[in-house]
Amino acid sequence: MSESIESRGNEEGEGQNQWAACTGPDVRNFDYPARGETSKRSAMKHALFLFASIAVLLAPAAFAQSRRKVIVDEDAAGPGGSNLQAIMTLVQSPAVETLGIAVVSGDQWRDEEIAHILRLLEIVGRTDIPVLPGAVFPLVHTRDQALLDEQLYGKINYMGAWERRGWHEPFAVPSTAVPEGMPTARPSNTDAAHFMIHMVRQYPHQVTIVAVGPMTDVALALRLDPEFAQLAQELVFMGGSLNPVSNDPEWESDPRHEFNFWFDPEAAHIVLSAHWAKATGVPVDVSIKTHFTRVMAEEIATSGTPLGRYWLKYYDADNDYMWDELAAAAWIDPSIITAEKDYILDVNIERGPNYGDTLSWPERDKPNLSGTPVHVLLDVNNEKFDKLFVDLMSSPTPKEGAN
Ligand SMILES: [Ca+2]
Repeated sequence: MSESIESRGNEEGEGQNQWAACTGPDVRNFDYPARGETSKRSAMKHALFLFASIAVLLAPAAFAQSRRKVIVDEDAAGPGGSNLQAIMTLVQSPAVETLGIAVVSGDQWRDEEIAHILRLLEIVGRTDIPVLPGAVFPLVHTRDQALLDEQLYGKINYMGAWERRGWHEPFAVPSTAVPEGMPTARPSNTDAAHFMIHMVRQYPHQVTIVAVGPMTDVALALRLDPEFAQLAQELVFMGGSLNPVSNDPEWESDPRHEFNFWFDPEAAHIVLSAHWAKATGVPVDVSIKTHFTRVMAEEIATSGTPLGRYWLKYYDADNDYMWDELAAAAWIDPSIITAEKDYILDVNIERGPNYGDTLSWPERDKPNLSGTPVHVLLDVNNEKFDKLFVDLMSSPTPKEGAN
C-alpha cells in the first residue's frame, strides 16, 4: 500500500472516521456541570480564580494570566492559505492563549484539514495545542443537493470540499493532497463541540470563539448547551456578504452568496439566531479589500523561521484574499478597522435559488424573532493590518505554555 490512506466511506456517512480510532489520553479532563449548577460552579471558580490570581501576582509569570483566551474553529484546508494563516495569527500572538483548534469540513474535508494543521503545528513546534475534530458534514446541506441546485439555478462558482476538481472521498487523506508531509501528531479524542462547551464553562465569559469556517460545530455546541452563547465572551466570525464591490465571478450573479454561510445554511441560521454576549462579523465586503502579496510572503521569509519559509513555499497568488486573518487580527487589534455597522443577520434556509444567501437588517427594520446584533466590519486600514500580520508571522512562535 502506498502512503495514501484508503478511502473509508462516502458522503452518506458510511465508513470509518479517519481520526476516530485515535488513542491516547485526552488533552483536557472534562468536568461538565448540569444546567443550573453554572452559577454555583462559577462562584467556586471565581473564588479559585481569585486565589490563583493573587498567587500569580507574586509569580514572575504574571503576564501569562492576562492573555485573552480563544478557540478557533476553522476549515483548515492547506497547505498555506487563509485558513492556516488565520490560525497562526492567533497562535503567533503573545497576547493570546489559543485553547484549541477545532476543525470543520468546508474548504476541504475535515480529515484532510486536520492533517494540514497538525503538520503545521509540528513545523512550528506547537503540537501541545489540541486539535479537535469537528463536523464532517453540514447539518442538512449535501453535495448531491448542491449539484442538483447547480443544474436548476446555475453555476456555483466555489464548492470547497464538494468541488469536482481535486475531489476525494470525505474520510480519505491522500498523501498527494498533503505535499508538506503527513503529520505524526494526532488530534484530540474529544470532538469540537464538546471541547468548546467545556472551555466556556471552565472559563465563563472569558473565551472568544473565532468561527472562520462553516458554522456546524458552533451550531452543535448551541444545541447541546443552551447556555453556550451567553457563557462565551464573544463570537467572531468570517461569513456573509452584503454588497461587495468586486468583479470576481463568485459574486457577480449573487452578491449575497458567501461560502461559509452557504455550505451549512441551517448551522449559520442557528448561530445567528442565538443570543451572544457579543458578536462580530467579517463579511465578503471587507475581506476582498485585503491581499496577501508575494512581497509580504518574502518579507516574512526573511525572518528565517520554519514558519516564514512555509508561507513563502505555499504562497498562492490566485487565492490571496485574507478572509480569516482579518477576523483574527481585528479581534487582536480592533484599531485596524475603519468602518463598522450593527446589523441583524440571518441566512435564507428556504430551498431554491437563494438557499444560503445572507439576510440583513439595520436595527430599525429588524424582524421580531432575531438574534444578537452583529458588529459587521466594513473597512480596514490595509497598511496597519498588513504590518500587524507580517510582524506576527515574522516573530518567533511563542513556546509551549506561553500561548
Ligand atoms: Ca475558513
